[in-house]
Amino acid sequence: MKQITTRPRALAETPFTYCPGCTHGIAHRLVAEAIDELGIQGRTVGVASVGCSVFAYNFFNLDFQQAAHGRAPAVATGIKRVLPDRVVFTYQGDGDLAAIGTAEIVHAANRGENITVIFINNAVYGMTGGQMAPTTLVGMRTTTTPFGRDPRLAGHPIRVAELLSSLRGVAYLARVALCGVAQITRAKKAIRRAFQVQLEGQGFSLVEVLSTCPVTWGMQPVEAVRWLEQHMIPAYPLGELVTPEKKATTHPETIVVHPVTIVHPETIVVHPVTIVHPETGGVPPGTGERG
Ligand SMILES: Cc1ncc(C[n+]2csc(CCOP(=O)(O)OP(=O)(O)O)c2C)c(N)n1
Ligand code: SF4
Ligand SMILES: [Mg+2]
Repeated sequence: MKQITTRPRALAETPFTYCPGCTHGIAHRLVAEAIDELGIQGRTVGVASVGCSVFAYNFFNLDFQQAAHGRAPAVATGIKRVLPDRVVFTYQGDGDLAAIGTAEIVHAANRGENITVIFINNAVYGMTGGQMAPTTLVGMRTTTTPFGRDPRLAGHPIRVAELLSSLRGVAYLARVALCGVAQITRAKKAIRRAFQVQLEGQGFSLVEVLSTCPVTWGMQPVEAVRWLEQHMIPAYPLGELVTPEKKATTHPETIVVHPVTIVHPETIVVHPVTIVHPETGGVPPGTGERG
């Protein structure tokens, strides 16, 4: 029989501890394939987080560091700054990244750390029994929202990709979904692109991966994939939010504040602010000077 696929070299020959039908396994495979294709296995360092993917260090044939809950971006920052020739990525769930680790991810992205983040959004805390996460959909039942998430009590779902897309340190940001061959192929491309952006030294890259947790969602695996398609994608639109090319349009302005002159102790003259285009150095048409 003709063999049409093999285990990626970056994926260890170890049984996963994920539940049957869980898409963490697919995400692992995509990350490993991207690393193989880019030929970076020998110089890639992963940072595992807390959650069902806590054992990621066992599942990849890569150097790995375990981080405390939510702190993976800070740990990855340290590794990348000390070993800038390494390719450094974190693998984090939504409880880890968007709840306890909100500060770490926002500041790592804002600093433009040249690291890659693989963010698994399955709308719950899977490992601890399916409690509400910041990403839980409005009306979605979890063990801590048995009547459905009520935004008046628990706020609205946090759209991490949109939230981070406003930060200037972000070089690449995409949201993908693990449902069906076409979407999984796109997910792989985005993950590969994120690593590529890091290899080019462009700055922070993140791929938000919409995933399933069939066990705590109380669904069969196929039903969970359909639910993801029908309910998660409308709430979390797919696509590339930031790319190095789009960034020039998303953040076209550098604000240069001219020095303040103190004329008299009580009269402070603030010189006008000039908006300068980072590439041309010119003032963008129609913007002029803002006082
Ligand atoms: C400081 C701290 N608080 C709480 C926990 C308990 N805890 C372990 S995993 C987890 C949730 C993980 O959910 P998520 O990051 O979404 O990953 P998933 O299991 O869904 O992939 C929590 C709250 C912990 N280990 N450490
Ligand atoms: S609890 Fe959910 S996220 Fe965790 S391994 Fe099982 S299906 Fe996957
Ligand atoms: Mg989760």
